[in-house]
Formats: sequence, C-alpha cells, structure tokens
Amino acid sequence: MTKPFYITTAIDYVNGQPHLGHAYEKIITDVIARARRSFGQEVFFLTGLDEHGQKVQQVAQADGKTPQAYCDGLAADWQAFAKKLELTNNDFVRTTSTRHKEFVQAILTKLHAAGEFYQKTYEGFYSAREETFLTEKDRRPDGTFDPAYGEVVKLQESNYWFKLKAQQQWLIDYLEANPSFVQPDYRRNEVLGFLKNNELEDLCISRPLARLNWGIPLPFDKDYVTYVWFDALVNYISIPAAHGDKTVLAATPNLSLPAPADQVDLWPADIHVIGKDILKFHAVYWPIMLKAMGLPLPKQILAHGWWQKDGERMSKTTGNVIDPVAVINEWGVDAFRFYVVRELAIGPDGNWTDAGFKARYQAELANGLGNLVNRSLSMLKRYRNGVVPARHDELAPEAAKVVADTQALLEQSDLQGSLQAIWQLVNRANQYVDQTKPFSLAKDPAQAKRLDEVLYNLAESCRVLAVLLWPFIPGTTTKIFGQLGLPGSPEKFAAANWGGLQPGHVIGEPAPLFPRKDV
Ligand code: ME8
Repeated sequence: MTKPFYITTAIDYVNGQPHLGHAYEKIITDVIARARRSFGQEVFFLTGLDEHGQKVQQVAQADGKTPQAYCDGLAADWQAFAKKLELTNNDFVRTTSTRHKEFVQAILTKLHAAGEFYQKTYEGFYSAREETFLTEKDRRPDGTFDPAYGEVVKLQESNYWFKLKAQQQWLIDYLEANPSFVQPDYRRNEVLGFLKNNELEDLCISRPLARLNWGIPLPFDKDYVTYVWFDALVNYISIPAAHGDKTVLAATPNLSLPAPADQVDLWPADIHVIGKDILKFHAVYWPIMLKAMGLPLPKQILAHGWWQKDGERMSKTTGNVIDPVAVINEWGVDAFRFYVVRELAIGPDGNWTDAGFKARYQAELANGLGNLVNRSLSMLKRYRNGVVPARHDELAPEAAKVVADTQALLEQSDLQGSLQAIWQLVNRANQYVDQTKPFSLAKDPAQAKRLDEVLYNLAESCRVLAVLLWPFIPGTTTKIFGQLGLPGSPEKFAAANWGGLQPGHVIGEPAPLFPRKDV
C-alpha cells in the first residue's frame, strides 16, 4: 500500500476565539487535502490546538478558571469552528491529551538519556507573548524590543537546554540540497540567510514550575515543565504514533502507551502548512529535533503570509478584526473559502477589505459561476425539458486545457493559480452563451440542432467546473451536481474528463447558487 499523503496545520493557541488568519491556514490546508483525495491519494490531515504555556495560563487566570477548564471550554468552540469551515481533518490534536503528553515525555526521556540536554543558569530577557528568551541582539536600533514581543521582562533562572550549536552546518547543507523543503523560495532564502549569518543558540526546553506550571512535566526533573514549543512541534509525530505509525514507534521504543493493533505509515509528513512568523521553529528547531530523535525530516514546510484588515494589523484591542463566523453566517462558507484562497497566494501578505470581499462575491461567484450554471441549466430545462442532448465537443479542447493546468497547479499547491485557471473556463463558457445566443436560437426551429450543441457544451462545462472546484467550494459543487441530476459530490478529479454527461440524462432543478445581494 502506498503511504498516505500526510498534511498538517500549525496548532493554534487557545487563548481566544479563532480569527481570519487561523481560518485561512486551515482552509488552504483543507483545499490541498481535498485536492489530493480527489486525485485518488489517501490523505491524513491533522489540525488541532496548542494548549500549554504561559499565554494560556495567563488568560485562564484572568478568566477565573483552571487552565484545563478554560481549554476544555474553548476547545469545543474551535472544533465547532473546524466544522463550520467544512474542514476534512482526520484527527484533531489537543496537546493536553494523554496520548500527546505521554509521547512528549517518551521523547524527552530518550533525548535526555542520549545526552542531548544540559542544565545551566540563564540571565536575560523573556517575552511571554512569544514564549521565548531574547538577547541584546534582539533589541532594535533605538534599544527597545519589537512591540510584537509584548511585555519583555528581565529574569535569571536555571533551565535545561537542547544542544543546537553543532547542528548548523548539516542543516544549511540540507536546505541547499533540497530546494522544495521550505517554500516559497524567498522563505527558504530567509532561513538560509539566518543560518549563515548567526551562530545558532542552544534551545531552552524547560520552564521552572515556580514560574509556569501549565505544561508537560519534564520526566527527569519534577521542578520543571516542558517549553511549549518543544511540546507543540511534537504533535506532528505524537498523533501518527497514536495511530500506529511504524517509523515513529520504532524511534520511541520507551513509549508507555499501548500501540494500536494496526500499523500505519504516515511519517514523514508531506507538508506542514504554517504562517511566516513561525518559520524558524519549523525550519530550524524541528529538523534538528527530528534528527536527534533519529527520524526523517518532513518533505515540505509551506509558509503562508499574514492577513491584515484595511491595511493594518488585526488586533482585538483596536477592534480591527474579521470574525470568520459572522462572514460565513451572512455569505455562506463557500463564499468565504473562495475569497481567502482566490485573494491571497500562499506566500505574500494579504489585506482583507469588506469592499474587496463583496466585489469578488458579486463578480466571480454571483455573476460568474452562479450565473453560468443558472442560465445554462434553466435554458436546458426550458428548451429541452431538462433532457441532455447528444454529446458535442466544441468547448472540449478548452476544458481539457483548464483541467490539465488545474491538476498541475494543484500538485504544486498553487491554489490561487488553480482558481485563476478554472475561471478561464467560467469566463469562456459565459462568453459562449453571449456569442451563441441560445435564447435566439430557441426562437428558430431550423436552429434546433445548433441549440442542442450549445446546450450540451454548457451543461457539460458546468459539470466539469463542479469537479474542478470541489476542493475549494465543496458544498456549492455538490449543489451543482444535484442541479445536474447527478448523485453525490464531484469528489473524483478523474471525472473532469469531457463527455461525462450522457445524452438522454434528465437534470434536476436549477436554483441560484449565490443569491445577488444589494451591496
Ligand atoms: O503560533 N494571518 O499559534 P497561533 C495569517 N501555537 N495567519 C495567521 C495570522 C494572520 N493574521 N495570525 C496567526 C502558534 N496566523 C503556535 C503554533 S505549531 C506546532 C504551534 C497563523 O495561534 C500563524 O502564522 O499564534 C500560525 O501558523 C497559526 O495562525 C497559529 O498561530
């Protein structure tokens, strides 16, 4: 059996409600997962929550709850959010679960026994918001720290450190030899630049209980909990282990949890989808951790950019936020999924404007795709009682090109490019209606054959579009199939080949897909 395609998202801190940035990352990952499934690949898609650390402990305290009660309450909201986005994740990790905590402890025990850690006292600066130590080098030219670090406090404490210094060169070599390991290219160059121009500091992997108790206890020293990032990154292998991943289990013979009866083959991950701000953790610390554990590296780290709203950083304090749930309730989940993927390529930063969202809804969804499907099927219903005429291939070559282009772009996870390619067919088919004027042909009995041809090309284009668009807007494409009188969902990419609609087949009832709104 071939190895499933294993794809993950970052796991989100549960210190509030999900926002646009979280939604975006989960949606692009879901589109890639669905696209791979539609190609016939088995996929394992993992997402979830990062529940430990000082940030979570602080908000729980402010809320008058224990951290666990606080996380349990919010985890339900986040899981409901994943459903609202129509994510097809195969599992949902919570880092407070036993299966994850026990696994992290097994890893720590193994690395400790292998001499990878040492204890030392550190004096310096600490940012709770970023859960990280800072040095003089992190100061800006004016002597202050970037406000992104939040409050920075000076502290002195004894901790366990993970030896990284000796790892610098092989990682540079690896990044240079494997251009697709970090994508897009400019992010890879950023990592290489960092590694070539800085000496890698050892990584502090503990926090003293006296300062923070909301974490996984170090198995070899009861006075400490595990640094939240060390805990969080391990989710990418703790969950495969819980599913019986043979590679991961072979590297953790000391794991006390019983292994499942059936083995699976997930690790290494095919893609870790993450935001640009956590690139160093994934492209520097994580590979080094994996190497120390004796595990292969993930095949790709795909870093997306950040969303702003109206040109400014989103912030709860200023109220400059997008509530994805409110947008979805008003416009539908597919309008939201479509907009974020179409608006922003995976890589650069994006900017949400309400006007931009409404403009795409109106032009591309309502007037573009929606109008095409509605008028194509309504005319087939009106002029031919909904019975599909004989096959005709006038638009077949153009459709075939769009299908091939879309497949190639999806294989490279170029989702925005795929939608652009697919819209070439939407636009071409709409133009075809305007050029062939089926409403005029219908008035002339001598044009009956030509009208049949046009109606077939239009209905078949709608079917092909439903197949191509399924990973992006699954609910809408299932509706298109329903209106075409076809069963189920257009889940199989192979069905995008021209000629699937059979002559004599009777379609269902046309209905608007994207109601026009007065905006
Ligand atoms: O970093 N636009 O969690 P997190 C786009 N728990 N993406 C955004 C964004 C924005 N405005 N804001 C956040 C963490 N993100 C860790 C991850 S993984 C082992 C641990 C993205 O809740 C961000 O880049 O702060 C990250 O990929 C994800 O949301 C979770 O961010």
